[in-house]
Amino acid sequence: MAKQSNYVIIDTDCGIDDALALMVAFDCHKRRLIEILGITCVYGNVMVDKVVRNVLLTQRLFNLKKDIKVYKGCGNPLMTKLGFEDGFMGADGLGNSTETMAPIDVKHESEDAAHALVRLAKQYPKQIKLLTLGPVTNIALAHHIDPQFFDNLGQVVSMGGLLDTMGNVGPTTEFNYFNDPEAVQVLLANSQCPLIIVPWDTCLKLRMPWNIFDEIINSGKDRGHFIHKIYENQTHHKVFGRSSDGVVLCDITVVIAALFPELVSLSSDYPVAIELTGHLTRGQLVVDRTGRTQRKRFTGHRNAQFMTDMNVPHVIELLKQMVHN
Ligand SMILES: [Ca+2]
Repeated sequence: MAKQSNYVIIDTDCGIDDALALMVAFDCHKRRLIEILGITCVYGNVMVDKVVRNVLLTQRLFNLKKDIKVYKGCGNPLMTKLGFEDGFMGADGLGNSTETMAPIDVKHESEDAAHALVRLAKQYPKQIKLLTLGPVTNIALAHHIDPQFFDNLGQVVSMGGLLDTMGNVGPTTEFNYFNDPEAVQVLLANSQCPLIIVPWDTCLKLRMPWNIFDEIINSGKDRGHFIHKIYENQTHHKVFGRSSDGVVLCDITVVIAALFPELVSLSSDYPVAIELTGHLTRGQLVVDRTGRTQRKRFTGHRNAQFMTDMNVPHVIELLKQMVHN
C-alpha cells in the first residue's frame, strides 16, 4: 500500500463481485489507508436503482463513522438500449439474497454521478484514482460536462475488454465495455491521464479456492455471512460453481491494481481502441500489440497498460483479513 494519501472514487454497477471489491475498499477506507470520496452508481449488472441499494447494503456492513456519499448515475448507455436481463447476478444483482437481508433506506445524494465526478476531480486535481467496475457511461458523461475532467484525474483503473481469452458476452467481447462502446470510445479518445485496464483474462486468474471460501463463510463474522448470502446461488452455477477451481472474484482485481500496485504485474503500454461498428465484434477492445500503430484506420486510440497478473495468494490473504477486521 502506498503511503501517500489516496483519494479514490469507485464507479460501480454493483453486482456480487462489485460488492466484494467494495468490501475490500471500504475496509481500507475504515483503516484510513485510503479516502473514498464517493461511490458513483451506473446501470450494468442490474438497473441503477438496485445498484444504489446494493452499494448501501454493502457499506452498512462497515459501520463507518461518516457514511461515504453515494451518487446515482446513468440508467442507460449513451446511445443504445439496455441489453441485459436477469442473469448471472440474480434479479437483485446480489444473487437474489437481498430479500433475506434487513431492509435499508435507499438514499443517495441529490447530485448525479457525472456532476459529482466533475466536481470532485476539480476539487482534488490529479489526486484521484478513479476505479470503474461497470460500463463507463458516467465517466463519458463527466467528460461531456467538463472537457477537463480526464485531465483532472490522477489515474483511471478500469475493468473491461479482454486480451486473449473468450468473451463473456460475445466471442470477443466483455460485459462492461460491450454495454456502452461509445462511452469507452470517449474515455480512450479523450483521456491522457494514466490508464490501467484490467481485462477479463486477468479477472479469471483470481480464484478463491473453495476451502478458503468455506473458511470465510463459516467464520462467524458478519462480513463472512454477507459473502455467503450473495455467493450462495453462484456456488450452484454450472461453470463457476463448486465444480470449478474456485470462486471467480472479478472486480476486486481493480481495487488491487489501484490500491496494492506492488501485488500486480502490468504490461507495456499498448495502443487500444474500441470497435463500434463490427457486426460480430461491436464492443471489442482492440489492442495493438504488433507495434504497427500508425495504420490509418486505427483511430480514436490511446495507450494503456494492462494488468496481466497478480500475487493471488496475497490477494486471498487480504480478503481473509478484511473479513476478520
Ligand atoms: Ca461490475
